[in-house]
Amino acid sequence: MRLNFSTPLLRGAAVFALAACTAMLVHAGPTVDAIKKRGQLVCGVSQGSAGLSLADSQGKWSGLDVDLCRALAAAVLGSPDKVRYVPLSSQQRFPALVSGEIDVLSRNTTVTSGRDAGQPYVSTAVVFYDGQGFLVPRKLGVKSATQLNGAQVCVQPGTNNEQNLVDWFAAHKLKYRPVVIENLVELEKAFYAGRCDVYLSDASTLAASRAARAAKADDYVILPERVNKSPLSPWVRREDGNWADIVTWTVHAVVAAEELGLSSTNVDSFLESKDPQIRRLLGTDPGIGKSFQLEERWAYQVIKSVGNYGEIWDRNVGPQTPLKLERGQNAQWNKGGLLYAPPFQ
Ligand SMILES: N[C@@H](CCC(=O)N[C@@H](CS)C(=O)NCC(=O)O)C(=O)O
Repeated sequence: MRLNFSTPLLRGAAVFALAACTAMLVHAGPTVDAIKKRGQLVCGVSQGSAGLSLADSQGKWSGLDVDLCRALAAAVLGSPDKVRYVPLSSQQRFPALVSGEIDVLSRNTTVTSGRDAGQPYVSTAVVFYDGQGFLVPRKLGVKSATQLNGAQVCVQPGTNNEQNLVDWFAAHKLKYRPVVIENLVELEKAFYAGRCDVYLSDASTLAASRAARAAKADDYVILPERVNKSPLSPWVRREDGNWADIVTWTVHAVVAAEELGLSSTNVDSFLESKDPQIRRLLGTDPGIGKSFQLEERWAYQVIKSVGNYGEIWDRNVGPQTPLKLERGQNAQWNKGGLLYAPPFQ
């Protein structure tokens, strides 16, 4: 059927539809509006996992997840310091997001189908390709998780580790006794005091824990088996698509910056670059910022304040930190890893 726009009714409808579409395009969305109004991003983080999100004795937060909060504050407010951190346990994290207590959940949270489908929240872009593993005292002499029959396993409730624990031991026809403790500090105390033989979590959390909390890190080993893939992503409320896009593309921006050779120290020298992708990323050629209802220089602010993905990695979890993690799967796609930012176009 061909519509005839010459009739006043249809012309009116077309104008109305255009106005409605335009309104949708220019509306920043409730989360960005709220952040701008309060002049601060409220970021949900963990209660304390070195390298990911941890507060020092002065209450200053640092870590890879924290840097993502800082990057978002730089994107929306032009300053990485305008963040209030809300420490959350595994069980508190999603209710805090749904209730509006936080703007974004940036807290070592694994993407799974069950957490996306039909939920009032969604994952955005993967910031860390992790995998769940087992930490054991070296003195047990265990070389493989298949030797763990009858072990007492420390695990936090409300994590997907808990489900994976059930599945993995059932699949390997092994018995175990779970020791379920909600507070991470208490759980780790229990493990290092010998109340469990095994601690099951994301390998990054295990490396952080061993480095920060064991009397002697070398007395503990992470076994070679990985129970499950654990891609970690920031999460937002499903209802706010523009905010979901901003979080997704902020992650892509730091990944793309590394691929394109931009860093916190050299980004200024790229502002007049001739490369169209760099010009669009940095807002030299306008467009992307406006579509997100941000300043055109949003990604420049992000890169200038927190750096590219490699800088974030090195600062928080890389070989020079207590976690000593190699890039592995978190290397760029053209260096044998899985990081792959879509084009800024
Ligand atoms: N990535 C897993 C595990 C995340 C998780 O909550 N891990 C625990 C350690 S087992 C943690 O980091 N807890 C920090 C806290 O409770 O503050 C998930 O999303 O369920």
